[in-house]
Amino acid sequence: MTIADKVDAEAFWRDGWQIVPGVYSKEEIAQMRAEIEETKTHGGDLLANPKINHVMTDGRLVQIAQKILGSDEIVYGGDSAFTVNSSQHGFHKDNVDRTDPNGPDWQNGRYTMLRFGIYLQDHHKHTGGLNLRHASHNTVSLKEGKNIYVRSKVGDVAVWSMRTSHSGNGTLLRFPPWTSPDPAHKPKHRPWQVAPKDGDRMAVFVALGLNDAHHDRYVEYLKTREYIIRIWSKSQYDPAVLEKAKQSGLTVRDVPREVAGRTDVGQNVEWKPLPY
Ligand SMILES: O=C(O)CCC(=O)C(=O)O
Repeated sequence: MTIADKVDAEAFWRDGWQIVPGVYSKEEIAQMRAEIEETKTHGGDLLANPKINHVMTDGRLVQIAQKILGSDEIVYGGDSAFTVNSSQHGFHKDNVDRTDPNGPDWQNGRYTMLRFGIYLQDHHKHTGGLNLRHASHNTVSLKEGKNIYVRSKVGDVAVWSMRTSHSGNGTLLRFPPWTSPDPAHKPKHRPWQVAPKDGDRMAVFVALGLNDAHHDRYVEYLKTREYIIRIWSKSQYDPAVLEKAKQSGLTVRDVPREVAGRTDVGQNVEWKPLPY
């Protein structure tokens, strides 16, 4: 079975998210954990990081994106990172016009920006995984959509629309494990009620999309964010890596180069609406 065979594009557009099972082997995930340990201080995006750029060039996320987006031309615009024991918690959306239903993100057909999450430990029986609101990609509300604790297994890839409401560091209860506590209720659970952690929480996040107006607007928004300008200041793409990316079907937009030397970017520490 190919990776594309494991993707149900129709279900993705209905639900706003999907788990693609068994994209990586257990050995590959163990290796990624070790690589991240070794490169914690790199500071650049994944493509610029020699230890971990294989995630961007091995073609697997690209194949998933191609199937969901129905196009061979998949574009990367500089948004990728890994996190180790992050504290992110609370429902939010990642798209530009996250609070404005009249914004361009909610017009012009399907919203084509995808977020990939590779969780490098088990969350099927372990706490600390991702929460998503089912089918919340068609509303600006952060309250609509059934809350789901994503019980990902080692090697699975989670993919969601960047309009889908999601929250990190979720709670899996020991019993009943099929319930999904609301992230807002986290403080209410006693330690003995909560499933164990599966070691340090490590995750890899990548944004991919099409060569379209949604992606252009997302990149323009990113250019306003201080944190990513800092990441891009440490991101230089090796021509051999760019060639590998191309061979895997990935079109790279060299956004770090677009912003190099500019002083009018990175003005916002927090999210702020982008005019249109
Ligand atoms: O850490 C997580 O599971 C979620 C991260 C997140 O919210 C994001 O990438 O926007």
